[in-house]
Amino acid sequence: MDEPDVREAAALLAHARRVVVFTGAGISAESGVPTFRDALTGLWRRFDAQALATPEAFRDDPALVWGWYEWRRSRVRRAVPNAGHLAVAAIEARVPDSVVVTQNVDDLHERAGSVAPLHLHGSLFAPRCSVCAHPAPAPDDAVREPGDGRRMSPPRCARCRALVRPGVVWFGEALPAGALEAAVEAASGCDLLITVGTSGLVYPAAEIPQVAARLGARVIQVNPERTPLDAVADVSLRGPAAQVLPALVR
Ligand code: BV8
Ligand code: ZN
Repeated sequence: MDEPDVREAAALLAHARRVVVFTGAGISAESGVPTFRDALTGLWRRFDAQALATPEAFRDDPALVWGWYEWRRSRVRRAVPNAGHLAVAAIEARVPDSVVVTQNVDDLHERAGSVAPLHLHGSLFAPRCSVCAHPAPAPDDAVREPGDGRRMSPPRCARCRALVRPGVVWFGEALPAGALEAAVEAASGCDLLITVGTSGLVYPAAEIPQVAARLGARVIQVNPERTPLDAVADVSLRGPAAQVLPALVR
């Protein structure tokens, strides 16, 4: 990671008045939470995340899909926020007009002290009825079905007895309108957007950094790899979030 780039990025942050921090699964990687693409290891290795994270997959095999989300939720429960999450919370504390927008479905930003991150893709901790949308508790004593150890029967809605589903946004589903509108508004009015740990491949979330850049914000990218967002980044810091972000808020 280039020291001059870090100094340039730190100077951009020091002068920014309205900051948006836009995060993807990479910021949780160092907490041991697999990214979406890596969330299919071991028992799940022969599945395709993009096929499993769909309404059709839940319709066809609700116990398999519920079992995958329960496995992911248990991984998040055992994880702790890393220095990257804590640095994001420090940025929020330092810049009064700052907004965190996340594609992640974990609760690590909240546990690191971020006040009200905008979850564009929902949350593992907000299951709801698949029919009447009545909120359901996130069970912590879920029991795996005998057999391959993947399937778990989803609970039933207390109100209408339909199956409870994960509270996430699946492929082909609309994002929560309120969160998306608030994210676009923040990106439209910020003078700095920091994009952390996202490949920028999933839409419409990937529009957020592009909206900010189009409307004149400076953009800092934190990612060990190149991504399509290189095209809109003023500075790309090639390193892991838990190492790079603390250097920006020192
Ligand atoms: C929509 C929740 C329309 C679920 C997620 C064809 C058919 C249907 C739709 C489409 C189609 N073609 C395109 C689309 C649109 C589609 C889309 O964008 N597809 C992509 C694949 C092309 N989008 C949708 O379907 C969206 N909805 O369009 O609806 C509509 C409108 C109105 C009415 C009805 C319908 C919904 C998209 C949301 C899907 N849900 N998550 C769950 O989690 O199970 S998306 C999911 O994948 C994640 O949330 C994340 O956002 C995304 C990518 O996941 P990851 O790979 O894990 O993360 P990321 O990409 O961020 O990559 C990790 C990065 O971190 C890497 O770059 C890596 O280098 C970096 N990294 C690694 N370690 C570190 C690090 N960085 C820093 N530090 C480190 N240590
Ligand atoms: Zn219901």
